[in-house]
Amino acid sequence: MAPSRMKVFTSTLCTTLHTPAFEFLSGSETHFFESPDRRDVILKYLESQGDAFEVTERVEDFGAGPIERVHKQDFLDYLKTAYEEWIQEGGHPNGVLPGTIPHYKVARLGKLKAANCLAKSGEYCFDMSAVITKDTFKAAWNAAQVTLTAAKDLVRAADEYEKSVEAGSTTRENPPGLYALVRPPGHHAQSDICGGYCYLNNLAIAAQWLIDQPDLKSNADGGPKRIAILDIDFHHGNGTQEIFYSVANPLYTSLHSVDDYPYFTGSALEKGEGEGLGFNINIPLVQATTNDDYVETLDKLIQDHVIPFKPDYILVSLGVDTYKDDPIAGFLVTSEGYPRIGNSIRKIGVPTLFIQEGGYCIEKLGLNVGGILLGYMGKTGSL
Ligand code: Q9C
Ligand code: ZN
Repeated sequence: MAPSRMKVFTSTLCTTLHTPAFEFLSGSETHFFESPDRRDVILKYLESQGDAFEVTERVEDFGAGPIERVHKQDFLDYLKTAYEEWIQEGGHPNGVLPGTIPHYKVARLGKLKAANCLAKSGEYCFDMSAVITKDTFKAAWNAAQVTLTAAKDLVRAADEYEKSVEAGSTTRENPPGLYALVRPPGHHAQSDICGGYCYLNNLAIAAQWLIDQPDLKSNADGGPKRIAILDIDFHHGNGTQEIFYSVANPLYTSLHSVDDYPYFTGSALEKGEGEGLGFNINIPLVQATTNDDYVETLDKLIQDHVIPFKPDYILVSLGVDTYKDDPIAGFLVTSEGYPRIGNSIRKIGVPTLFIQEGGYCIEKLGLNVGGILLGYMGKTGSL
């Protein structure tokens, strides 16, 4: 039998350390949509679902190594010291927010050496939604460590699953699932630039760590573990795409909205480069995409690209900003759609780690995230 409870990895630091006061939406100042309450309402919903979930706040310290495999040292140094330097230079205590971003039409003419924090804030951030507050770096670091802790447990769960399949006590239809309930999210963070509420790319750090483990061999070819990324957040994961653009493992796949944030990436023509050519799959969907269209496209993506890749593990960038009432997005997926999405992922039959990204309709956030996870377990939720 596959374990009937899904393990949830989280930490109260995901709620307490990163609480920006505001953001800008279409030119107007508004509350910060990526709010600390998001983690609490998701947790509350999961804990209300009988014994479907097993929550742990155990966080292992993997140190800087796995983070430095994905992010550049100068960027990490910047994130770590930015707030302090900003304050020293007379910046507002609300946090570091870029005023001047080196637009390429300007940068091609000028010098690109950032002399102070005000300049660096533009060099290392691509928009105005990733303010750096006093403890933002600690929060992002903690989220990465929680995700790594979950990734390590994925290895254990997958091994157990393999053994019980061999022993005939379960079938390949019940792969184990785990969930990293973290914030700040990660999929917009590139190797050396933050943005879109994201600072460190939690999923990319976990994926690289799994690939790097010398003792872990792929069931498919005996090489490093093969990882397929399924990015189902409403927005394109420009960060994850950039980090893995020129490698053949992991495979990056994304369903996201066309002509929406982050606007300048996510086209189907971005297919990867060098050894990575063919291992970056973008499927932009029209605004107002519905349950049926979403699930049909997801199933086709899985059949055409994910299964042929022969992954050992699936890592999901779990965003539910695809929800019909999300305040910053535009799809029409309903709460009935999420268990169907989870079920489609279950049918791949491969051990899966879900990692929290976006989703901003706070009233339905728990129900929608829970819907995907319960759907993956072949269960349905209750209110
Ligand atoms: N008109 C994630 O979901 N602002 N990031 C967009 C929309 C930033 C989204 C404005 C949205 C970032 C992880
Ligand atoms: Zn999003």
